[in-house]
Amino acid sequence: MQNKPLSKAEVLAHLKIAQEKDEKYESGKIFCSMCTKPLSLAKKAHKLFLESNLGDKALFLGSNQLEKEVVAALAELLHCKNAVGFIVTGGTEANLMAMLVARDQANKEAPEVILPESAHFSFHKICRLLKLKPVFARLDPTFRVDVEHVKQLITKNTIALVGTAGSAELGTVDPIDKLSNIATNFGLHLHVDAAFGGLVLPFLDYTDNFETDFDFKLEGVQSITVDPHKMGMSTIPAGGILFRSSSFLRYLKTETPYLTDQAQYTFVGTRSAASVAATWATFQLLGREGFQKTVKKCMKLTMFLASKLEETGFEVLLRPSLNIVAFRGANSKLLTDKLREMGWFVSYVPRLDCVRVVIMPHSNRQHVKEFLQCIKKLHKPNLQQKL
Ligand code: 0PR
Repeated sequence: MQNKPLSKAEVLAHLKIAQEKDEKYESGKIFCSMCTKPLSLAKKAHKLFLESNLGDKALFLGSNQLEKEVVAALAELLHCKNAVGFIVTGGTEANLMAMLVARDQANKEAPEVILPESAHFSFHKICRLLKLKPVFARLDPTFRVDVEHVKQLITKNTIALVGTAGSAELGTVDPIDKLSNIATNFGLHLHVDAAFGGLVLPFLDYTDNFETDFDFKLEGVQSITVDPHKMGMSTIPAGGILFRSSSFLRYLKTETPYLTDQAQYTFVGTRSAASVAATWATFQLLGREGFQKTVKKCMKLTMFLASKLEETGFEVLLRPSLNIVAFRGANSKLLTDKLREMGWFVSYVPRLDCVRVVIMPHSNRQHVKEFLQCIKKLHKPNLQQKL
């Protein structure tokens, strides 16, 4: 910290310089992110609650009420009105809470969790932290977890199964219905990581590529991660964790004797209510109809991009289930780098040697067309050789 105070104008000038270095969603060049530009009302709501702390609920009754209402809205959407939960910092914390509950409920000496090979990397962190042994189940040719392999991997130490509804790499939805049957038969906790898909799948047109139920409709599903700061279009940080029943809460409870509130259930103590208010505002402003409209737009663009890439000669790995396109060129890594040089942000997925494009609400048809023009140039036969 410098000795002398700066003027307000100087501070703001410095901040502006930093902010100018940040990429902007509205440029239309960001195709690598699962976050998006929040609605302006969400930003307003966020600012209104900057000082509110969900870590001391007794002081912030209004914020507490908003969190309850957001959780109730998610619970209804995911078909379990009595589900309980919290708005947390993101999918990582949500998945962590689910794994903690599953581990402590099962109470086994050498706990193992069965994950699809495609599980998000947050589970790697979580397994390290909770001392869980990750056991990976292979994928079938459609990149969904192979349920027969899952069954084979169950041992006396297994504490949970995880399925993904909207994988980060491909947007695939595991056969959650089959996992639910296995979990029920073996008495295991099934956690669904719908961090991304949880606010897409409920709004998909049934004529779209809808594969399976993924939520509490399935009796084996005990917990779901669903993140408002991804396709919920809210501000960061807004992850969501829901549990089928309040009986799970005892595994999360920490007593807070000197606070006005007697217990906390989240890892994070002091918690901002700002993104909760932003989520509440977004849900109210859009309603189901608004979400359906946004999801429809994203899916239409996704399909458009996938078909044009195929026409251009790229290999599209699978028909998109959600708003993610994964494709291969002759050298996908180099293609990703070249695109970056030209100002486009896409992801290279080493595990599958492919390029990943996420079509979020900040992308429009014009952006996709410009992206296609650029990528077509890179795919011309002479350049293709270099790639
Ligand atoms: N589960 C799934 C299925 C996810 O896709 C993600 C994040 C998580 C859990 C973890 O969520 P948090 O990052 O909220 O803790 N998926 C994105 C990804 O890996 C995260 C992201 C978002 C990365 C925006 C970059 C970015 O610009 O791609």
